[in-house]
Amino acid sequence: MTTIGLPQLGSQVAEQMASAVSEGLLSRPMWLPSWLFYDAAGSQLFNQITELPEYYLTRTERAIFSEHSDEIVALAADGDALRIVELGAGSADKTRLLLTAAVDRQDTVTYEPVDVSPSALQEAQERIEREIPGVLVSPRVEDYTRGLELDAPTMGERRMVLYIGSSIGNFEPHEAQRLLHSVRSALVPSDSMLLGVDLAKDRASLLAAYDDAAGVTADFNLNLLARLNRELGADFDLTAFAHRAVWNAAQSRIEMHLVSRQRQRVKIPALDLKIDFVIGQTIHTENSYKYRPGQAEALLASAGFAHVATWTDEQKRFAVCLARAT
Ligand code: AVJ
Repeated sequence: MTTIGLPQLGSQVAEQMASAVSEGLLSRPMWLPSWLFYDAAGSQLFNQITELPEYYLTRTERAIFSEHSDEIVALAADGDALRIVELGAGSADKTRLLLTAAVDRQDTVTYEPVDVSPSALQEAQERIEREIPGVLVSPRVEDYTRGLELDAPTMGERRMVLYIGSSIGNFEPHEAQRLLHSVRSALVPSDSMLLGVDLAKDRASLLAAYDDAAGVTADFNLNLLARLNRELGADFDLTAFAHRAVWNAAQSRIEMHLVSRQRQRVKIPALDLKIDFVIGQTIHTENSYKYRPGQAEALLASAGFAHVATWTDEQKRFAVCLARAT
């Protein structure tokens, strides 16, 4: 595991957090970036979200992998040995299905998770090496949103880059394109990319997935304020804000907001800020874009990837696209 540069990454995160929070809370309407959700508590809440009955995304994508992993791996490898790179270490629970399929095919596979969190990477490495013999985990501590660097492929080896779980949904269309472009730049022709996107569907299912009955998504959203309290000494009263999910059909995205329940003033000493809220004033905390059929393929094509295949579930809730670098 690489340790060089970690302290630097840590303070970079703190700096990015400070500047994003001041910028966002001084803007009108206010906003906070969704990457701030994922501190230890937020990551745990997100894992709980993935198990909620309303949150169909994770289980639908997992079902697609259960059914099609062998075919995905065979198409991506195309007769060569496959190396699997994943953007975001995640809980690697769905990735396991692809890794197992790769090991069945070629006995050993190198798995390279790329993440900013050394602890997430270490956890993924330990779990996967213990549970799937034949997988060699080679983690990379890197912020892939600022460009991706990969080692040159060896002879007879191809890379498949995974960007699954609808992670791309957090990006504006132009940012998503830029991200795929930077992935393409790190690859050579015949390498491939596997992209998992959530599909646009009826408003009720979407709203339920982002405003569940048990209130876990509300806690996830509010944890962002708790994090500002913990890390910046802010004095947000979590009971004075409500969670709100909105389906923005024109932009094809679910939005999450925090809504002030009262007039209030919040202090953030570390940023030397005092923010006043009126009743109903909102902080926009997340966009989760939902793709139309064919849209992911078009985005991949515009970034230099030729479509190979798309898999979806019976209800067309989620899509997984494989595309090859050209
Ligand atoms: C991790 C970005 C895929 O957009 O569905 C879950 C995050 N936000 N519930 C998503 C999230 C609220 C999730 N992604």
